[in-house]
Amino acid sequence: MSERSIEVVDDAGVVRLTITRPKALNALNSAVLTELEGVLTELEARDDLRAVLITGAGDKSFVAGADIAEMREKTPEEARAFASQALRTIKRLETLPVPVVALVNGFCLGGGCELALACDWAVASDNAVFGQPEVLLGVIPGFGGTQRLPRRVGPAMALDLCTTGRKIDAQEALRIGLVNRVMPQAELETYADELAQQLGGNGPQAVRAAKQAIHDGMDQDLDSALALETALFAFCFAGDEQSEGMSAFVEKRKPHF
Ligand code: CO8
Repeated sequence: MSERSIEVVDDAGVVRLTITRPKALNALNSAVLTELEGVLTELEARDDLRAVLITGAGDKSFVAGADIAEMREKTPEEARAFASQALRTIKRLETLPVPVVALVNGFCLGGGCELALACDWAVASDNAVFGQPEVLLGVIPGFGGTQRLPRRVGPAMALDLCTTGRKIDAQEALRIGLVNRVMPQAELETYADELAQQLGGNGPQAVRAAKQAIHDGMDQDLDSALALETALFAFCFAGDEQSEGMSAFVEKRKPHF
């Protein structure tokens, strides 16, 4: 059996994915993407899923990009097929119905940055390095970076990063809104545990509805998006969570979701 490159740890519906290719700083090749697709197929089928955290193995790199050695000899057709595979996989990660959080623990470059951009939010260690250095290799981002980066940080900053290929540190990533928080690397593990508890303890139906309202609403005009929010808000009153959550508040106890 071939060696696995994605470690999957499940803690009561909060699933932690660790991309593990230490020899290549966790760079994504077709085999890793195929494995990730397999993992996503399993996650999509679960109705007890509460959140997904994704990180890279080791203390040096989240994901250092797409695998340059593998890409080097590709023809345009092969490059298109590779990019299509990556786009499809990353889209499936993005559209999981639960929060998907990138724990960026080092190099987050090229396809790695694009992977983080497909997550709902990102938390970085203080040694993290971000960038879209594809132009330095004679190509452009191909895993969604030219589209998701400007949506997250604005077109001017996306153009800056994608045309210079310059790398930025975690503090600059925080300043431009690429990540939500920066913390010492030694604290990232503890934060991941706290986040797992927090996301795992909230009403799962409400958390899914919040993600759906924001994701689907962003692609709609404001009035349609507000109507979507109203529909999802009302939907929350159809299950048990709303009565448990509000009763717990009134009865001064913790809710059990
Ligand atoms: N692909 C393959 N191998 C890699 C990659 C990568 N992206 N990044 C690092 N490695 C390998 C190195 O080759 C090296 O291997 P070896 O030990 O066998 O020589 C090992 O990882 C360690 O790397 P370094 O010795 O270079 O470590 P340093 O600490 O000196 O440097 C860096 C770390 C700065 C991260 C450096 O490795 C680097 O610049 N890596 C490349 C980063 C990069 O350019 N990423 C973008 C890749 S392109 C991309 O992602 C495009 C996506 C769209 C594709 C579209 C479809 C076709």
